[in-house]
Amino acid sequence: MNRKKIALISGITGQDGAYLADLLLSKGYYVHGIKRRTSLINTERVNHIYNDIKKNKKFFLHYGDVTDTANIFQIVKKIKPTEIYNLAAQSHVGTSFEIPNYTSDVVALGTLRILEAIRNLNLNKYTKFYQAGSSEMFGKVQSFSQNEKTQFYPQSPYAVAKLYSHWITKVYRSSYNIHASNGILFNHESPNRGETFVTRKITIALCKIKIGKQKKLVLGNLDAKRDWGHAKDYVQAIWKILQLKKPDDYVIATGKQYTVKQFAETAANCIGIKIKWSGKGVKTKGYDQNNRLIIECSKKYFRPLEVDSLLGDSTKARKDLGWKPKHTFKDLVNDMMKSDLKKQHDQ
Ligand code: NAP
Ligand code: F7E
Repeated sequence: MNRKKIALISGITGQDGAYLADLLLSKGYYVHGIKRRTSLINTERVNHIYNDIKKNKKFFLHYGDVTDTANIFQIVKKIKPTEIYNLAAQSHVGTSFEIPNYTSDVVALGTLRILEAIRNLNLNKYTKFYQAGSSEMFGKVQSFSQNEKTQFYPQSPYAVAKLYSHWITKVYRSSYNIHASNGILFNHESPNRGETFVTRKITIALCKIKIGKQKKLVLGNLDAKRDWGHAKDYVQAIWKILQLKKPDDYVIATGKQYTVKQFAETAANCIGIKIKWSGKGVKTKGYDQNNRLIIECSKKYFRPLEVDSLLGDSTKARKDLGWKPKHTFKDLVNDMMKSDLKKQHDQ
């Protein structure tokens, strides 16, 4: 007999949570999500599911917070999910320097609370667990490029907390025989990306500049290099990881790297702006073809410690999961720019 597929997603209101909910519903899952109580409505990314009469019959949101042990136990006990995707996080690296204690509670101990719920409710053999790990754990990279065997060297409170979660997931897998896996995902973006991450900050600002709503964009380190993929491709990998017979850890990445500067140039090109650069470091300035200053830098957006360069090697995932990204870097930037230009025109 086929077992009912019941997923629980922490962080369902975030970028990945919303795409993953779409994917799981399309595969026939019942999807439960944990949402935080907020003074403004925070379900914008999943509202399209509510509005779909067919989908919303299998879609349920529960108030909760991964810092609240009793609440997490109650939700897991009530739903008895066959799969848990732990995506909840204070996921902004820069902000983690300002609120390290809170970041650690959510990002590190939040994972432990869910694993403890699985163990104490005797769901070890029943519930599979996915942990949303990050390339930030490689930090000051110890080899070029980074795969599952690369030594970790975290550079922020966020990355240290993710490393705790990575290891506690492995420990619970080995100690209690839980089907618990770690994804080690490199940066992935989309039109639904949070507005303070650099890619979305750039696409929104350039669209506003194009239609005269903003004069210039202020950024931090333009020389940082990232391996940027599309979130739609990455949630496919997340799901595939939990469908494997054996739990394991996987790097998910495109294997291509660009600087923040290159991201800005590509985004600007999409709307007919050619950026000319002058200066270096915090003195870098970007001008459009009419010599108008449209980008400058401020120390405010530099971090106490930077991760200069990340480049993923996802050979293992490509082999075991049969996964590869469908979107190129240009597809990603185009998708974000098209969406933000429309949003700015509509507002
Ligand atoms: P995101 O957009 O920032 O979403 C984070 C989600 O976690 C939101 O739904 C947020 O709720 C929720 N959340 C925050 N604190 C919580 C708490 N205390 N209790 C319950 N929920 C809480 O992040 P994302 O880009 O979708 O990333 C998903 C996961 O993958 C995160 O764990 C992130 O650290 C990790 N990751 C992301 C990337 C990437 O490039 N996107 C790469 C590697 C790993 P609100 O909507 O209420 O804020
Ligand atoms: O920064 C530089 C910044 O904040 C990318 C999260 O999803 O991916 C994300 O973390 C780079 C950094 O992402 C600005 O210094 C320059 O070098 O977009 P970001 P992130 O720090 O790489 C990883 C994999 C995660 O796990 C995280 O959850 O861009 N940068 N100027 C800037 N960054 C921001 N945010 N704002 C700027 O103005």
